[in-house]
Amino acid sequence: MQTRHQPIARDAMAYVLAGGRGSRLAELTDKRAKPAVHFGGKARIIDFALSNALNSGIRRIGVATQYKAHSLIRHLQRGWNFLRPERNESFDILPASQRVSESQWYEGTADAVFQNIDIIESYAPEYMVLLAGDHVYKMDYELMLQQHVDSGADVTVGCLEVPRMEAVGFGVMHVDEKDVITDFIEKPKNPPGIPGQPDMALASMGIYVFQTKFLIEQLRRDADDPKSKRDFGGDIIPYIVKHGKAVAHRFSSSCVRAESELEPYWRDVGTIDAYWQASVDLTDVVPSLDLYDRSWPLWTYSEVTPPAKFVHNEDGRRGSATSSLVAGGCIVSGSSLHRSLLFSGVRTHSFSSVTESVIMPDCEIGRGARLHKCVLDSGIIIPPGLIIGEHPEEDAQRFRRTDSGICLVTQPMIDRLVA
Ligand code: ADQ
Ligand code: ADP
Repeated sequence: MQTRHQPIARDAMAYVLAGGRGSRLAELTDKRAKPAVHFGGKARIIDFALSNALNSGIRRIGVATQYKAHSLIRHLQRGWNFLRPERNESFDILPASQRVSESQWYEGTADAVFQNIDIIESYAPEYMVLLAGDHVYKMDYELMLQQHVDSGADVTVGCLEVPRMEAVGFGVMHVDEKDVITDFIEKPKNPPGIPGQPDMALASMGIYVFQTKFLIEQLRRDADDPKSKRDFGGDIIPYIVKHGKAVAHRFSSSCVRAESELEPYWRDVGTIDAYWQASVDLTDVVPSLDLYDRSWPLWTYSEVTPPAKFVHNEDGRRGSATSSLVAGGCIVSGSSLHRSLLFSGVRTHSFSSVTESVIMPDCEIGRGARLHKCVLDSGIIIPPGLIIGEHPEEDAQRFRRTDSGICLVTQPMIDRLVA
């Protein structure tokens, strides 16, 4: 009898770590965790990891939340609760909630899994795919699972090549000719280069595949180690590199569909500059991240809204947008948009202009206001005539202006101006 081939992903559970703050995003993560930050005119950052899981064939998903989780949890409840237990599917939101330890919070990333071992065991997945909820990328985890099974690794670690000096914020590894990890250093001050490519380093993406049984053994062992900080990158992975078999999975080899002409896409979007750049890049005629790819759809919660509307004002001035992404529920009235992203429910009034900017949901841009290279937090009301992005010194006093000239604007900053 022929055995039926089933994707390994169907035996796997994805576990998304979504508790970190992402403090380099400054005020954008004052009221929400980084995975909940809006991205791409419609979605939130966590939707990329979750959509990858779904598109890879995974049907069991857990999300560990911690820091400022309200906005994130609401988004997940609204958008991601369609996985049904009756179909052997599951979707669990797992807030840090004193399940095991006395302390109120998860200590490190490993603790955020350890405290939910009972829930994981109740689903009995053969494999665990541990993911970070704060990166924007497309990746087929089935290919990573296949490599994990074929190589007989204890853990498989997703990795990519980054410029050596950028690797200070990553776990950095050395591998042998079979991509077995021989050394792993978490966030080294002076990252080691790749042999033969001294300016590049092999960085961990913080994505791991384990056999569930082995993962649980490791988490229990780590929990008994008084010196451990309960962190995957700092404790669990270095231990396995030393005492077991850790194998690197190269991101480029699991970029979606080998026949695709697109370059592999992965971004951390962890700083205002990186967030702005990755967002505005989406307005390119042919962006390197294709949100319109029907074979690898980006799932998200989206409010039911009327279509975006572009109207003339009373003087006949056109509401227009070029090279821009405009979500439903927006009304662009007598104003012009260029290389910008408007999330749902934004209103722009007559004689205003918005260029190279990201406008989060429910903002209002007053008459005659001009915004250039801005990131507006959700729900902001920009008063009529306000100009941002043309006077660097003034901007730096009023808003959070980065060295490269991007202004992050929040409502308290506007309130201070009009007070
Ligand atoms: P970091 O980037 O420092 O390093 P970390 O702070 O460990 O990432 O967070 C990883 C993920 O877990 C993030 O998605 C974060 O939101 C989440 N998270 C953090 N603390 C959590 C907690 N207590 N509970 C729930 N979720 C939590 C890691 C690895 C490096 C690797 C980089 C890649 O340690 O080796 O190079 O990710 O970005
Ligand atoms: P953000 O989108 O800025 O991360 P939220 O998801 O918390 O923040 O809120 C999204 C929008 O939903 C807000 O702009 C606000 O208009 C609305 N909102 C905020 N709080 C609530 C709530 N408790 N119930 C319903 N809608 C809310």
